[in-house]
Formats: sequence, C-alpha cells, structure tokens
Amino acid sequence: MSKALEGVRVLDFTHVQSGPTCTQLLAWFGADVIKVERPGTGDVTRGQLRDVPNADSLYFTMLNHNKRSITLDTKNPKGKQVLEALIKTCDVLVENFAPGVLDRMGFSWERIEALNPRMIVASIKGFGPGPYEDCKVYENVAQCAGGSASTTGFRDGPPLVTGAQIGDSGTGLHLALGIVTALYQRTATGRGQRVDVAMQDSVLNLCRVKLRDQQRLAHGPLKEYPQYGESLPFGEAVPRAGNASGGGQPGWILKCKGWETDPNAYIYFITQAPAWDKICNLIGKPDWITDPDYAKPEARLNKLSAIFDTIEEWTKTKTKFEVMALCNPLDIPCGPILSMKEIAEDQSLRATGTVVEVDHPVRGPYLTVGNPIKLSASPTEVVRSPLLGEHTDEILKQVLGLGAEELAEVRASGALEPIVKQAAE
Ligand code: CAO
Repeated sequence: MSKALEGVRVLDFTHVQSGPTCTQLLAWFGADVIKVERPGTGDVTRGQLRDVPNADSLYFTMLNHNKRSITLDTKNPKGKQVLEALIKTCDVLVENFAPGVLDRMGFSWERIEALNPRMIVASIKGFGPGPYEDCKVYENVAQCAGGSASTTGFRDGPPLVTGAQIGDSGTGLHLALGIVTALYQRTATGRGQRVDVAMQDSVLNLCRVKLRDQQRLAHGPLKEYPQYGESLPFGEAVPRAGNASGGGQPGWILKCKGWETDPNAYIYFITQAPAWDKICNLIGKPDWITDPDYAKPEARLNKLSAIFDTIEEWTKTKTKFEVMALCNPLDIPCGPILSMKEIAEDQSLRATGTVVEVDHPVRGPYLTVGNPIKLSASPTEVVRSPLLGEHTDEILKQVLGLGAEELAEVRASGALEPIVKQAAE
C-alpha cells in the first residue's frame, strides 16, 4: 500500500525532542526523512540517558524511527555545497536549532528560498518574536512560560511540570500540522513558505481552557475548582486545580483497593450529570438522587470534595479494574491510573500498533510508542532509528547522484570528518 506522504523529501535538521517528534511523524506517513547530523557525535540524544553501553539511547531511538542519517559538517565549505544540493532536492527543511543558528550557517530563509522556491522551512523556537526570542529553551521552560506549570499541581503546593512532554512533543505535533498544511497550499501556489511554531505558543494552545478560566474569574468564583467548595477566596489568577476536571463535568482521582502499597491503585472518576442516578445507586447513596442538596449539578458544586470522599469509600473496596468493569456498563466515565509498566504490558495497545517492539542491531529489541495517528489507507510500519551516518554514502549517491570521483572529493574535503568539540561548547 502506498503512503500518504510518499514522494515528499524532508531535510531533517532537528535534534533533541521537539523537532524529531515532528519529522518522525512525517516519516511514519511515508516521507523520506534525511536526518543531517554532526559527524562524530550526531544528535546529542544518541548519547544521553544511555542504558546500554555504546548503543544509541532510547531517548534517540524512540524519536527517530523511519529516518535516514547522513553526517555532514555544514560549516565546512564542501559540506555547505552538499547541503545546498540537498536543499534543491528536498521539499521541506525542518529545524529546531537555537535562534540564529541557521543564519550563522549561511542558510537564511531568503537564501533557501532562492535555492529552492518550493521549499517549506519549518522551525521550532522556544519563543516567538518578543523579549525572549533569543532564548534557548527546553521542555520545562516552555511548560512554565506557556501557562501549564502555574495551573498544574495543588493549590497549597508549588507550580508543577507535567510528565507529558507538551512543550517538546506537543510543539512537534503542531509543527507537523503546519508542514502538511503548507504542502497542501503548495499544490495550488507552487511555492514554499515558512512555518514557525514557538514552544510557548504550543503549550498555551494546550492550556486554552485555563485562559478561558482566567476570564471567567472576572465574573465570579470558578465553582468547579475545589477551593470554591472549601469557601476559600480566589486570587487574581487561575489557581492550580489539583485533579479537578478542566471541563464542566466534575472529576477527581480516587483511591482504589491496594492504594496503601500500590502508588497507582487509583481511578479518575467523573460525576457526569446524566450518570448521577446510577452513581448514587452504585455507591449506596440512592437518597442523593432526590435530595435537593444533591439532585442537581449546581447544588453539588459547593460540596464536591465531600461527594468525592464518599465515592472514594466505595472505590477503596474495589480494584481500579473492578471499578472500571462496574462503571463502564452504566456509562459512568472513569479511567484507571495506569503505570508505565501496565501500559508496556498492555496487549490491546500492542495489537493496535500504539506500543511496538522494535529490533536494533546494537541494543537489541526495545519497546516504543508507535504512530498514534492511524490512517486507513496509509498504515504505519515502525522501522528502527538509523545508526549515525548509516546512510551517508547512499544519500550522496542516490539522492544527489554523486559518482565515485565526486564522493572522494567530499571525503577529502573533511566534510564527513568528526567535528572536534570547541573548548567553548
Ligand atoms: N555541522 C556543523 N555544525 C552543526 C551541525 C552540523 N551538521 N549541526 C549543528 N551544528 C552547530 C550549529 O551550527 C550551532 O553552532 P553555532 O552556535 O556556532 O552557530 C551548534 O551546532 C549548536 O546548535 P544549538 O545552539 O541549536 O544547540 P545547543 O545544544 O546549544 O542548544 C537547544 C540546544 C535545544 C537549547 C537549542 O537548539 C534550542 O533552543 N532550540 C530551539 C528550541 C527547541 O527546540 N527546544 C527543544 C529541545 S528538546 O527539549
């Protein structure tokens, strides 16, 4: 079966996490992704958080499937010529260098556009234009600056970052959508364009409901936040909401059987209004169905904590899976707190290709997250990440059509030689 992005060639200048998540998605959809890496070291994550000596780390392998790797010193004059040739033959250039790096390399947007007017240049930076535009940024910086940290955690605790990589992988997802949209527009205009995504903006986009709540604050307390029920005043900014639901249906994380020893024996329980009668019957509180203090959602808002405490007395008598089994047939929305161990062993996630076992010539088999986006006419086959420079010759010959003599010239130029680290680096 053909792939959705077959025929699209991507010059992948990404590193660490944010950019690589984007180009991995494009590769999964069938694009030919050529990852350009520094000779000698490559993407810094190859050697970070290593678990197997001398093998590419899981950090790298899990973000760089289905790509080809070419090593090239793009500061070497011959290396620049090779890069120019690659720019002329590719459809998309993706990069998440620090601000100004691509320009310093000699490849400004104007230059790239002159070399290839059809080229789409997609960039991730930490911040958009403004006071922080020159800053280097990692995941948690974006979570903090994008409004996530100030709204995550418990009211009486400090701001919290979340384990979900919304700054990096979240931005990569946004960029991928920008790229395919630009490719679509190119079919009509014949021209490329720039696609810029700032990590702060992506995080804020994912925190949209919190900006909603910031504005609701001007009209009164946020009644679905726990502090409303506790009669505590709201300040000027959206507070941390603990485990409260971000929507109109109150929810909370409740203990289940075994919570004393199992840190994940919990369930997220939502008291969706249409399921209220069933919840009351299930937990042995049928009187709440007609009691005016409990019957209507509005009446319950000032006592949500006490209501969840009561439901918890019931969930504590069951495992999280037993709660699921009892609630699901009654259409009571709830979700078990699954550990990464449980997810890794989940056979249904394996069956759908969301969790995949991949073999690697150096490290052996490992688990990864497959493509979460399933296209019926473009199925994803997860292929292991490339070794550093594994496809250098292949790309120079096949993509650029270099003959033996030209190949020898590139080699002699030193453009493929390991870059010696500068003292300042
Ligand atoms: N050949 C020669 N030089 C190369 C090269 C190649 N193939 N690939 C990269 N380089 C050079 C660059 O030209 C740059 O050199 P100069 O600074 O002299 O111009 C240098 O490598 C380092 O690039 P960098 O500044 O992007 O890398 P860093 O490790 O210092 O910073 C990061 C990393 C992530 C903080 C920064 O790239 C960044 O802010 N990126 C944008 C935001 C982002 O994506 N952050 C998320 C990262 S995932 O958590």
